[in-house]
Amino acid sequence: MQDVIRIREAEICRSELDRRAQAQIVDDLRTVVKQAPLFSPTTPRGRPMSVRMTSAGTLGWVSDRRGYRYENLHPAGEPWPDIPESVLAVWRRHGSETRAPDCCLINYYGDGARMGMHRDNDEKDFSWPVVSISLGDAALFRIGNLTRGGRTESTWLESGDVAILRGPARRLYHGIDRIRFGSSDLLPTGGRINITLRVVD
Ligand code: MD6
Ligand code: FE
Repeated sequence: MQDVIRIREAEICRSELDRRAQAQIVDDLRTVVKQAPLFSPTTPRGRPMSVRMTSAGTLGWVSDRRGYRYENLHPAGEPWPDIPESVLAVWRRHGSETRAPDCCLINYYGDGARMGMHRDNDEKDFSWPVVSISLGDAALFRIGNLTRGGRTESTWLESGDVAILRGPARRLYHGIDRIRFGSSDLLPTGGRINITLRVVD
C-alpha cells in the first residue's frame, strides 16, 4: 500500500508514480511543449515569475499585466494541446472518473525558481479538487491557512508524489519555498516540473 500523508488538510500520496510512469509523463510533456512552448509570465504588477509555464487542455492559465486568468489560446495565439492520457490517468484516480479537467498547468522550476504563497482562486467551483504531480528535483512545499500569514507546515515533494487539495484544503494558501536543484536525475538538465489539474468552469 502506498503511503498517504496529510499536512493540514492536504493529501500527499508519496511515490504514487514509479520511474516508468514518471518518464512516460515527461515524454508526453515534450510533445506538449513543442506545440505550446514554455513562457515566462509576469505578475499583474509586472514582476517576472521565476517559473516558466505552459498549459494543455481547453483552457490555459496565464498571468501578465492584465491579471491572472484562464485563456483559450497560448500567448502565441495557438490553441493549447490536449492533456496527455498519462496525466489524465492520475486525475481519474484522485479527481473525477466522469469529469475531465479543463486545464493542465505545467510549471518548470530551474535552479533558484520558487513560487510565492498563493491560493488557486481563478476557478468557478471550488468543490472540484486540484490534483498536482511532482516530477524531477525535490521541492519544499509550504501550506498555510485560508488567509495570508499564521502558522504553516512544510514538506518536501519528491518526483512521483501526487498532492491533492480538496474540500477544506482547496482554498488554503500554499507555495514552493525552494527546490533542491540536481537532486533528481529524471530530467536530463535538472529542475522540476509541477503539473496541476483543474476543473475551471
Ligand atoms: C508546485 N503547487 O508544486 C506548486 N496548487 O510547484 C501548487 O501551487 C498547487 O501543489 C494547488 C494544488 C496543489 C498544488
Ligand atoms: Fe497552487
